[in-house]
Amino acid sequence: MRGPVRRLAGAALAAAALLLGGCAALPQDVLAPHGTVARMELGLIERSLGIMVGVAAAVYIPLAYILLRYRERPGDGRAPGTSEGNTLLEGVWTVLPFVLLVVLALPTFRDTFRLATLPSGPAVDVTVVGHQWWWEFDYPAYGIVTADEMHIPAGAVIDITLRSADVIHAFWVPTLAGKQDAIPGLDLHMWLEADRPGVYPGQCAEFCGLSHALMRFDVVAQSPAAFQSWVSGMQHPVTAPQSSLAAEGEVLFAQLGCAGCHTIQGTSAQGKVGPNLTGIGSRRVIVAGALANNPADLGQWLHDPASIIPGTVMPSFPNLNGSQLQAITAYLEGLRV
Ligand code: HEC
Ligand SMILES: [Cu+2]
Repeated sequence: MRGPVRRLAGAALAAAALLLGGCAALPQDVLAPHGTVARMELGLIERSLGIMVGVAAAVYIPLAYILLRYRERPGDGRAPGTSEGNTLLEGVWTVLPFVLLVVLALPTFRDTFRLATLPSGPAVDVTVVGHQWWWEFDYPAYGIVTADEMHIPAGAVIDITLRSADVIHAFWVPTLAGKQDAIPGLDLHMWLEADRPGVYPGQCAEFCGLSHALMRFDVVAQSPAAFQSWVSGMQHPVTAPQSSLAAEGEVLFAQLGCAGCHTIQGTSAQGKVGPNLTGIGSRRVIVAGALANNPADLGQWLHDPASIIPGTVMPSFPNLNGSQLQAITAYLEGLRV
């Protein structure tokens, strides 16, 4: 193949790979909504996209036809005549855009007000607090606090109050609802609803410092019964060490000052700087979703947190030896709901 042809073929292949890549099942797909709010927002996207495609077709198809039909042919000696001013045409392209904008504006206003108003009926209150670089989830009505995983009952309205502990973050679960900023010193509100039980990944959507890209979380939607049992588990968590190794870990947790930053409900650990570790052994993920919840990953985190989350507030404990790490890990993994 010659140079330009090869380049063209290469570009076509790359474009095809990109397009086909888009066919994979994407967990954060705005076009595949799993709740009322996300569906309403997709409706607006589809409406404006539909109008834009219609306008583009109405302009480009006649344009292409005219370019072909009236192009210069061999032997056309004459210059074309000029024409100026056509009241009918000008009227049409002044009025039509206005009508289209109204068609777009009315449902946008309607949905903006709907989204700003909490639906009537019972709702579950969750206060979501953005921290550099993890999310805290408080359930004031239940007196429980957790991180990384926001548990909600499927099919229920979740009334979210958004706060920030430091800089501006944005709370975004693409399959459930659009973004909303979390701003220091200000309470902002949003609501969402998940149709079915499932795990819906989310992330911070406002640049908030070094590890912004790692500030992820999951919304874990459960059947109402499973959610209730999670709530009562969190209210009465397992805190007693389940082995002598774990008992050593409990002592180390106090000695090393972990309790100064972390709370474990039902123990003397009441620190508020880092995530609440109550029931952490029962979580799917830890460290804002950057690690799976298993002893190896947890050990790696305790050994050198900054290697996982650059810039993290959590200090490293370089002097811990292997068996001490194992003891703390055993203690934390035993904290269950
Ligand atoms: C100076 C405060 C501070 C101290 C002391 C501290 N941590 Fe942390 N810890 C944090 C912060 C902040 C995070 C959140 C890190 C992030 O995601 O960016 C964290 C995260 C964690 C996590 C992951 C929590 C989650 O929700 O996934 C674990 C587990 C943990 N710390 C255990 C410990 C242990 C064990 C000790 C003592 C050896 C300790 N921490 C000492 C501040 C601290
Ligand atoms: Cu952030």
